[in-house]
Amino acid sequence: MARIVVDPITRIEGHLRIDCNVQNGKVDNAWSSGQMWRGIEIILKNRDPRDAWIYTQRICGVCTTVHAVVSVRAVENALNMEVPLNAQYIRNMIIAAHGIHDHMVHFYHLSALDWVDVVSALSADPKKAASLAQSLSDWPNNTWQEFKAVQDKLKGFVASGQLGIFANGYWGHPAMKLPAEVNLLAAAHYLQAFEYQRKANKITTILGSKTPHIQNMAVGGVSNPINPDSEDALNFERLAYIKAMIDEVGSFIHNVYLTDVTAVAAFYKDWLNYGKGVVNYLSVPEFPVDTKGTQFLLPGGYIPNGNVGAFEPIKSFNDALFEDNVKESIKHAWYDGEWDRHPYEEDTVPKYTDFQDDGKYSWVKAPSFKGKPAQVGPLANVLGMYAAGHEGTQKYVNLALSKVSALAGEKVGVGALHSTLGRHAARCVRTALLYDVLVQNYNLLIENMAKGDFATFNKPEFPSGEQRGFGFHEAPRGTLSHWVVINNGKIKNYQAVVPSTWNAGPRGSGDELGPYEASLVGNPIADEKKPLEVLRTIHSFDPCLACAIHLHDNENQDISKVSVW
Ligand code: NFE
Ligand code: MG
Repeated sequence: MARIVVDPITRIEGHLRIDCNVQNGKVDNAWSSGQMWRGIEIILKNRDPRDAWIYTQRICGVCTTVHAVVSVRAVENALNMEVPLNAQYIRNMIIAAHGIHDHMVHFYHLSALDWVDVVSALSADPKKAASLAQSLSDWPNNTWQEFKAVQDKLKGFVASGQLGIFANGYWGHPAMKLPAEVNLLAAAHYLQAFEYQRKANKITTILGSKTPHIQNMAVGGVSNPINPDSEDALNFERLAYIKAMIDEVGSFIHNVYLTDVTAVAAFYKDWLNYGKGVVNYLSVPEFPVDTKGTQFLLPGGYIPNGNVGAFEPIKSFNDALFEDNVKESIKHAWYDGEWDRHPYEEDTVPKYTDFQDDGKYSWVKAPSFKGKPAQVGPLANVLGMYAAGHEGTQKYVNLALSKVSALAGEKVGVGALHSTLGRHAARCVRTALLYDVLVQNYNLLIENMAKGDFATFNKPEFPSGEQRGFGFHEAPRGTLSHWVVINNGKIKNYQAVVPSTWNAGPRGSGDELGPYEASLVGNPIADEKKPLEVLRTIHSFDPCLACAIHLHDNENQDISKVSVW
């Protein structure tokens, strides 16, 4: 038996340590440990609830918008407020554009190098790579000249001894299986993706005034002034500029991202069998298109035990199914006590011990839904929408599966989604849906402005006494919720239950493995000194530990350590 410790996991946000016991070339037990603690929930006590979104947004600079959006939703819910339509549409466009940027960065820049061997791309034939690429998609940049230019760039890095962003990878690892030409194609798209994620992010910047960390949120709406007659406000000219970027980003999603994910899935079809883990899936509806949060463009809900037929929808911003069934356990987390509590009743009192395999070993709390751990994220979201019969989801899932099946030469069904590569495929399907939602909300905003409605804000009023509220949001890494208790206009308690908390959580009150942990069990490990397979599965969740533990570093942490004993 070998114990593999990867600490920290890189190409994620924050400090995550993963421990695995390996027996006969396979993982047979695992621990996920958040190695940082932040305390944003404590900082919020006694503050004005209208300011909470500014603080909570500093939880993370990756999912930068999400803690702003969900925070105002929680306070609006506590006050029973409605939000003007324009504000919903502007928020929706920001959420969709940010999600598209985030998913593209995840696939290309944070996880593709687990599958793509950049060094192998040096020996590819650019003409063969181009003819393969052109057989898969009609993306205009799939030319041999482009591939040759990328290869020359890579050769330049190697010749100068400066591999830069490609310096540390498991190049030549036995689990790397792509032909040299596919590696070259993917390396080219890796570089192109920088440009397109930037365009998506620019949409967020224009509407949110800044990113990371948008500035236009408000309890009751958004602070964007709409005025077709002013150059200093949101007007049709600015919106036309945004539309041009929406179109360019859409072309990259459909012609490049979707094609590349399906090609990787076909070449690595084994990885449609690994990485399943926890199959209780939780997602929430997103993109409200009414003032109250009762109608949504994309559905969400709970799937117990992988049974899509038992899907339970979550229908509104007041849904009791969601409000009543979320809890967090600290039995295995570095907080004082052993409780399992509803967020309104939680406290956050840090109490560090050492790493105890059977005791406390993480700063991440362990959330549960209906008493069980649940997986969240694009896979949970896509399976939920599929279960709800959402047409667009079925269209893109079927399209992706048919492309994988054609390339793999065998039928690949929906069941394959419960896997490491299934998470990438689902993220890509979700990106295509986010693009459609972005276009829809752009059109809704234009139509509403054309009717002469320029309202973006309803003023919040805080009654005396106590109010409780929750807000949820389907963030890039999955279901995010904020829970607030307000007393006489000040925050009495504030809890964030975050996507990476759900997935990176340690064992809960029933000692069941959390989603990262469970997904690693059964993964093959070809070389214990180079645990690439662990990275593949963990990266497929797109971890964000800044979010999951919402402080900063303990003293003297190693910058990089991979050890085996
Ligand atoms: Ni920091 Fe986040 C997202 C949130 S956490 S990236 O998406 O909320 O998982
Ligand atoms: Mg929390």
